Amino acid sequence: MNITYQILSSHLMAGSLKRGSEIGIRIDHTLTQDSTGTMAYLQFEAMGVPRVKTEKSLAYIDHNTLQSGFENADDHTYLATVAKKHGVYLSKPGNGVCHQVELERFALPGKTLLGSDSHTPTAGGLGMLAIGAGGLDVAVAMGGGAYYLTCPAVVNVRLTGKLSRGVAAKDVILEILRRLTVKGGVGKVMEYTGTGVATLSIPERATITNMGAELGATTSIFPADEVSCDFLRAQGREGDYAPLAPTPDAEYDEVVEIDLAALEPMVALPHMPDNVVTVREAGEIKVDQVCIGSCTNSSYLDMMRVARVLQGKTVHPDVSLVIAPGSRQVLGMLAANGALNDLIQAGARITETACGFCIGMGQSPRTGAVSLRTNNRNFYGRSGTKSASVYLVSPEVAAASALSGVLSDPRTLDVDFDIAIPNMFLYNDNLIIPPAAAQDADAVEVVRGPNIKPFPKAEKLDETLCGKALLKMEDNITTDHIMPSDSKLLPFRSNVPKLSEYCLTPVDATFPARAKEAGGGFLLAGQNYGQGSSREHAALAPLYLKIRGVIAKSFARIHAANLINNGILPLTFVNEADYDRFDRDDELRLADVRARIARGDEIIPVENVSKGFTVETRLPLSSRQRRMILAGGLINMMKEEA
Ligand code: MIC
Ligand code: SF4
Repeated sequence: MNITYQILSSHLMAGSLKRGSEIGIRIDHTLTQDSTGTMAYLQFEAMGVPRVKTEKSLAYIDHNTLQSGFENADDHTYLATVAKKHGVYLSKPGNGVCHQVELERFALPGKTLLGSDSHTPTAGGLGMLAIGAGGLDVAVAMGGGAYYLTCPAVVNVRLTGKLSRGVAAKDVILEILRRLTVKGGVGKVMEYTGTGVATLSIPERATITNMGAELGATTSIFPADEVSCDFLRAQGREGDYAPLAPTPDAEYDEVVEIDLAALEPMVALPHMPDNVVTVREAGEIKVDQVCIGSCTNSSYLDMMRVARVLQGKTVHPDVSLVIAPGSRQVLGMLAANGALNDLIQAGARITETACGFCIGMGQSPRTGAVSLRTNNRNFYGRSGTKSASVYLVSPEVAAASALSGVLSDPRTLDVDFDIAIPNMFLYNDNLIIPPAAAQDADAVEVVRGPNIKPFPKAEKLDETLCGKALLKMEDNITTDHIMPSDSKLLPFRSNVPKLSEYCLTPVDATFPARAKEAGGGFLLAGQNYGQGSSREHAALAPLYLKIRGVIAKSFARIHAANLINNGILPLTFVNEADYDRFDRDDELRLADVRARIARGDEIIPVENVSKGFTVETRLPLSSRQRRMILAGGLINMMKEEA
């Protein structure tokens, strides 16, 4: 068996391990972060389970840390108190980015993790089967319920050779994105094996599994070996080690071969992470801003390599260099060994250990800027500056370019990039706040600020659905299009009515007003609709605007699940060419849709009333999903079935 199926089979609660069928697995750990967490805990509270039933659940505060009004701070207090009451550990703001801290302090080889953030697979660098999901799915897992997913195909990424000097783990995943594209991993787990694995440190493996999210993959995973054991020992967690490897006769559905030695520095051009070329091919692009950090590239190793490049030098006069170390552990170690001063003296603007620039929480670049960043997504508008062009690179490329002022190849620098993993990391868990003991939980008061509004609930599915196609969209629409996030909007993550005023506005600024006026309707989309974030708000805001269904060529995994969880139909065209026969404002009708779904029909006819024809769409639901859609979403179904 491959590693993926070893872990799936030891955690199987429902279904059988048949590719493409629905399975339910037991979840050992959960994580939430603040921008999706408020909604997840509101939903957890609505479920009425007093204490979490997982082995460990963590609530991180790392996204909405810019407190320019009361909203974010209020949400932090809600999260701290709700976590305390229900048995969840809290990672306070300032402790670091959830995925970095999880990797350092909590990830366990061979166990499962469900997180309300799409980059949860970062923990796959340590051999954990770590999956990103919507907040509601995480709430159910916290309550001890199974997590349901499509039993994945497994792609074996065989690594051989060793990275050459100045070439980074980031270049490995950028190369895979170049080959497979942002939808190449849908329905698949990327499992890494081969002689090249042993040459990669845990932070490097985690960079690769982190950005596997951009392939649309269910998750990515590495074996657990000597390197994992050494890392855990250096984190004071030797006892957490468990070896994990595929059996010699392990089977895979596909194979991708990567010779690490053949790679060179890469860059993803605006505005998609798979728009990848070599730094050489891209040429000397003038840069205005360089941002180093995020859950992809903010480890001790990354920061030390950057410090080596910057030591004794000064940032180019036209460049603003921003550095956000990934965790307090990383920042503390840089402070202790003097590397922090190298960064400061070179002119870096050191920001809090948080998501920060990666999610547009500050450091939005100037109009028309070229911004070079080490994070994982360069979706349109995500930096907070619509006219900016964001390029994704390794920390080595970023640091070299910060000095020269143009996109630069770090291999030309006379720098030793060899950084050893320390024998002992300076860990300190004093910002991890344990929950109240079960017997004291009743006394804990959950504090809710005025920004916390009830979340919208779907209604039972009607017999027949009618409405206009309110928007026709192209391929690869991201969750940043559907529910944009920046420092101005993120404070409203617990206020869906307010957020809905911005729903899909990057595609069409008139959409929210038109949807309201029409009393709801449908959306038309191309391939891979809803790629990117796990944010359930990309389903909740359309739900609030009474969107009843999305008809697309294909969907991203987490978003499709979020739509179903909230009672919105994700329909795919049986014949993709039919997409061309629809226009915005066409009147649509799904006759007898309730009866069809109830009897298990997979084909749902969609009538274009305006143009006088009917096409077939597909809605492949498991029996559980069918009950959910009929009931009007997961919470309604749970109530009905209780
Ligand atoms: C992201 O990187 O897009 C986020 C912000 O971390 C999201 C979660 C969110 O939208 O709050 C994600 O990746 O799931
Ligand atoms: Fe935070 Fe960016 Fe990572 Fe999302 S991708 S968790 S915003 S650092």
